[in-house]
Amino acid sequence: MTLPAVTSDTINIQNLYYLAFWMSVVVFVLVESLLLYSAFAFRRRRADEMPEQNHGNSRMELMWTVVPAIVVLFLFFISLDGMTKLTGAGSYAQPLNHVHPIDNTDAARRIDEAKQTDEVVTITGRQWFWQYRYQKEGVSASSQVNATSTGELMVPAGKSVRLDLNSTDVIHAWFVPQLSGMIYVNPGERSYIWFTAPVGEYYGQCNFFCGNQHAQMISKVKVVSQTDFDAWVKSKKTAQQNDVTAQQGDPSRGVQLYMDGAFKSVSAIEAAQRDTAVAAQTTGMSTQEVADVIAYLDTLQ
Ligand SMILES: [Cu+2]
Repeated sequence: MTLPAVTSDTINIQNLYYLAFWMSVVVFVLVESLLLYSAFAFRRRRADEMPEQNHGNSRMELMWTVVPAIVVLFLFFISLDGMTKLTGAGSYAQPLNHVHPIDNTDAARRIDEAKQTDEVVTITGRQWFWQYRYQKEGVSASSQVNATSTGELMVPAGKSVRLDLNSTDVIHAWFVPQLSGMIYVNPGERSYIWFTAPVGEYYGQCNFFCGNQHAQMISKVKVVSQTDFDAWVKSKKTAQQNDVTAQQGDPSRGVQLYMDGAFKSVSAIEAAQRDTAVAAQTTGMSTQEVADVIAYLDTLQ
């Protein structure tokens, strides 16, 4: 069995999956029993026996063409219907373009929901971690687990949460199976999904091979009560304010940190050169320390 679905999207997906699964079970049992029955009932009994020769049977041929066609068409239409029921997976520029309004009531409901998201998190896929920026609160976090980060995407329970996804380097894919379907995260394009989830921890993984540390791109989503979420935002804000003053780098301190191997990978250095806050999350260093290392690296150029 699969992990329990917790959002309206994943419940729809799961229902569709079970329907298709049990239909397949029926077809499988039917076909295999007919096969076994025929192999047994019509087996050759004597060495010189010649079985009855059939040269076509229009009625049966019509039946085994029409019945599977009906089954496949049924699956096609319920899948299409299932897709239109998903609350959101589209491109940011054309957010509702993906909606095929077979059922106009559903389409209208989704458009309303898209406008009323309580929480918007911009997620940036990077080689090799996810960066989270909370638009309303102005705080950020990342999927990196280190001294300053537990690597979770915190969201409030029972609230409509929209994730705006983009990539700075290669194609990644966001997939937390209990919360939504998979969505590609392409450089130069913003994709999005949204959901409302109950309290819990949900795990996912970048679902598109994005380089040699692809396996590190784990997405852990922690859904907490609004009170806990507010407390988390407050602690993040305090931590970020403490770091605000630390921007002027000192190369003499930086060289020491660099020699100590604080930046363990080339990607951390690259990240540092792009974004001090990101590099701090990547390495678990303070932004002051990152600024020091960058100041040292600048003396090399
Ligand atoms: Cu990735």
